[in-house]
Amino acid sequence: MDASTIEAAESHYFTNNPPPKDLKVNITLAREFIGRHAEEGRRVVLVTSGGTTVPLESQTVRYIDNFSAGTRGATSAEYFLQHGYAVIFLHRQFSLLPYSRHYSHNTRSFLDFMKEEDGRVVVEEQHQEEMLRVLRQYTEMKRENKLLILSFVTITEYLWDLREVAKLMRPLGPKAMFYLAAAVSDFFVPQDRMVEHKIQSSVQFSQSSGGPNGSKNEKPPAARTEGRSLIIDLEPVPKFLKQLVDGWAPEGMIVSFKLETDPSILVKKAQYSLNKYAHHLVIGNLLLTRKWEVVFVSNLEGEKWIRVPRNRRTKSFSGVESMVGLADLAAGKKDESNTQGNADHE
Ligand code: PAZ
Repeated sequence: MDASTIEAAESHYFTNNPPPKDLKVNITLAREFIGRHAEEGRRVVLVTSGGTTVPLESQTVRYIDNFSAGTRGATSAEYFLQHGYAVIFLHRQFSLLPYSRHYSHNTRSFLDFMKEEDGRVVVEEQHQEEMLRVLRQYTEMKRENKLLILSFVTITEYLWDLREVAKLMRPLGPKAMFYLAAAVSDFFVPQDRMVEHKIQSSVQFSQSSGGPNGSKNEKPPAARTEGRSLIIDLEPVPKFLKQLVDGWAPEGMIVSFKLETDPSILVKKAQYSLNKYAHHLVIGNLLLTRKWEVVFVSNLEGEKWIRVPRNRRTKSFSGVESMVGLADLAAGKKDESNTQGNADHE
């Protein structure tokens, strides 16, 4: 696709799929955050995390979702903060958050970490050390105001937020990083093919057989009942990585993720993505092993696997240590010793 076709696809998408209600607020928050950290000469990373939904109805009762819990994104955000970055954490609402992830979405309730002592709530002895460590990091991050949390639910909300925040980060030049760990839908229901109301299972109550607005000339709704079956006819989400690399943030370091289930195609697809979009790094991972191994595919270092012992997977491997080194290299820093992946730190 040439540049003008890609621009036309962008314009078509954003004209036809309206922005989320909180976009203006998000832009205001992000502008202030980026401006402040730019003044202080800090690097800023946008971490995307969690899965996007694909609503089937405008008044959404049903939607398509994916598996992502946001573990990679939330964990990585903590590591970026430890390495001095300011982090914009664009995450799926209610998915894991940095720091609190240690005590949420768990098989245990956070109350299981507490006990009553002399009429006061205190942390159980065996959790003191770990919780103190997390609390200290959290307190320092808050004191320095280095974490901005934004959220999305749908694919369209995600893309609007990504585009607007990326444009705001453009003046940061090579001090901007994009770490795209969110699991983003490849297919969606465009607004003009979405029915307003809940899809009915009974033909008796189904909406007209024409388009979402009732006209016979329109395409039928992308999700509809036909007879007793639910038909879902999704359209591809335009690939905006090219736009991010070439247009929205041309000087930023861009790291994308590639998830596969078939080990035999993972590296090939990561390489394909790197060649196609010409960004800095693709981190490949497999659904079943993603918590303890990833493969870095970059022009600087070729293919490099990073692994942590499986029994430490509850902390979730992020790979940020290695990547920060690579970011230094990409930004032209001399100290190449940083590029050695130190899996022990993860
Ligand atoms: O959120 P999580 O920790 O459960 O999973 C992380 C991940 C597998 C979503 C991420 O590492 C990733 O590969 N994201 C990109 C997925 C893709 O669209 O290919």
